[in-house]
Amino acid sequence: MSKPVLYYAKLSPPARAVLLTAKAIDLELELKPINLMKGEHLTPEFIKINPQHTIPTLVDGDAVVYDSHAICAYLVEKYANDDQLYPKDLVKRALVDARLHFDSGHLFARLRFLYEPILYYGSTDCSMDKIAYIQKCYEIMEQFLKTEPYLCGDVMTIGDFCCLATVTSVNEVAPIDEFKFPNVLAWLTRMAELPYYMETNEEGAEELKNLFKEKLAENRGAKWTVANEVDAKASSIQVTVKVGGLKLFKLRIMALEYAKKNLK
Ligand SMILES: N[C@@H](CCC(=O)N[C@@H](CS)C(=O)NCC(=O)O)C(=O)O
Repeated sequence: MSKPVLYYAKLSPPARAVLLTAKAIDLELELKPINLMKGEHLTPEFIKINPQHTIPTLVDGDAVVYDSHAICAYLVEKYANDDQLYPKDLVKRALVDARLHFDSGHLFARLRFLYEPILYYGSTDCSMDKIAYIQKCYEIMEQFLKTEPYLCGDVMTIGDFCCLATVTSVNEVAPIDEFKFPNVLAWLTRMAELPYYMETNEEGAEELKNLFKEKLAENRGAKWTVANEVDAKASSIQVTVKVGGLKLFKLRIMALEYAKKNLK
């Protein structure tokens, strides 16, 4: 039987949640890297597979599953030897689902709100309110972890993997205060002890945090530049306006001398 195919990037927190899940259930995936910075997720071929053009995307035979939370649940349901990571019990499952939605709707949504404009659109907005908004999530997690070692109780679930991949991708710019959130930090240490933690999560999380810092510095240092290219006949000048590396627009301006001669 062929392996399920995962379109992914190490940089992507949700993709890493799937890698953590696959390792935890000892499932081999065929990994297909997608370079978001090069726009490989926006090709017609990829959009045909996933119209939402997000990674991770899983193709398992005829089944296509996207959204990391759905993928993690699917993989455990289909391939795991037991239901510990995603319980069949209705009440226990509802709690795990709540944590998955907490990641999706709160944690990752707030990371995205901060990261995406800086990574893709030349923004310099790394404001305190965006950071504080992420740290608000730590307050909630601290409550979840007050009396339990994992986010859903005394056993690890896919809820832990999804939140872990997000928190470890943003904890530098939105630091976790050790006095306010000791249980969140203890949980992170506990999760980092997983034998497959480094390869599935740590490397990609570091890569993303470094890329974020590089892009922010690049955007902050960006100057408006105007690159002029005079065309062969010198009848017009093409002006390309860029901020940093981002091409904003092109103008074609008719050269004055040419205009004087040719326009009456
Ligand atoms: N809720 C989705 C979010 C996936 C997501 O936004 N992935 C980002 C990379 S971290 C992406 O593919 N962005 C490209 C896009 O949205 O076009 C999930 O959990 O899979």
